[in-house]
Amino acid sequence: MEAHPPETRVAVEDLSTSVEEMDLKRAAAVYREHGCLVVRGLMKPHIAALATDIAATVDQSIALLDRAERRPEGWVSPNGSLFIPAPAGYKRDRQIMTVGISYQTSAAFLRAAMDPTALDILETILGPNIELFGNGQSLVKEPVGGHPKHLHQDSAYFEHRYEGPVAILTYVVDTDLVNGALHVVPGSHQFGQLRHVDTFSHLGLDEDEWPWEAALPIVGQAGDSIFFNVKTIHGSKQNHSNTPRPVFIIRYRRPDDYAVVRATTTANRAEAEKRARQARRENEPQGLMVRGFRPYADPDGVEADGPR
Ligand SMILES: O=C(O)CCC(=O)C(=O)O
Repeated sequence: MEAHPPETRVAVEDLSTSVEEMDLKRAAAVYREHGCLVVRGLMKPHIAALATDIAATVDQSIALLDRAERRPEGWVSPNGSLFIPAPAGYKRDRQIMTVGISYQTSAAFLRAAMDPTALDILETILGPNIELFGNGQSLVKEPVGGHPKHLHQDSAYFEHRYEGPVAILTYVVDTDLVNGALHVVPGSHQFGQLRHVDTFSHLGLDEDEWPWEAALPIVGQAGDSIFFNVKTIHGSKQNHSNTPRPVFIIRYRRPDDYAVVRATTTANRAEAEKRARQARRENEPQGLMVRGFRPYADPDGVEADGPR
């Protein structure tokens, strides 16, 4: 299905609630309608510890940069951070993009992933059984020109059989139009899988079809969280401030869901699409259950009952 930028605009207030005013039914309805939900202050209790761990991982990654390995997406340091080319005149030839912090390396990250209010909201969206998808992600835009992330759907990178993962992106510092606020296209989760092209920040939508003006910027404070659907179009511009702009992203899905296509470039996506029908739940790692229970499902489709 070919989709185009919507003509009617939704305001950020229409997408927003706060921890203090939480009405779970309304939160789920906003998410269902717009593919996006802003929860002010959700992750505030976790920010100080996560800011420390993200900064420590960035310092470690820069110290290890001369041992980074070349990959199709850029260079990966031994501690798992991804670097891409730096803007002209920058103090290094490479800038950090994705930080090698995970639930395995940061207790603060795992605690944030198990935040009870976040899980209450997720339960209204995904149902009673919820697993973590992936190991947690953090992106840092370095100061004075740190990378943009072009508008894209996460499903270009990991398209799923069912609903797909719900992402919660959290600002670690106050984030505005200068240092790289997240932009979203409300309602775009209903557009199906869109064609992506190769961009500086990997798979992205064609900028002529999907200019930044088609998206709604979400300005926020440290601890504000943005929930979005795997097909919701989103991205963020460069960081023009003098300090880094970190975010962390936690993804959750139903335990029976699985990726049918995984890709980072148009070439490896084309190959992965050919194998999509062979994808099986049992070939994916099981994420930690953070709510509910994982019923046994055997490869031949016979299910055993779980506890009542
Ligand atoms: O760093 C950001 O602002 C956006 C990151 C993002 O869009 C992604 O990782 O999918």
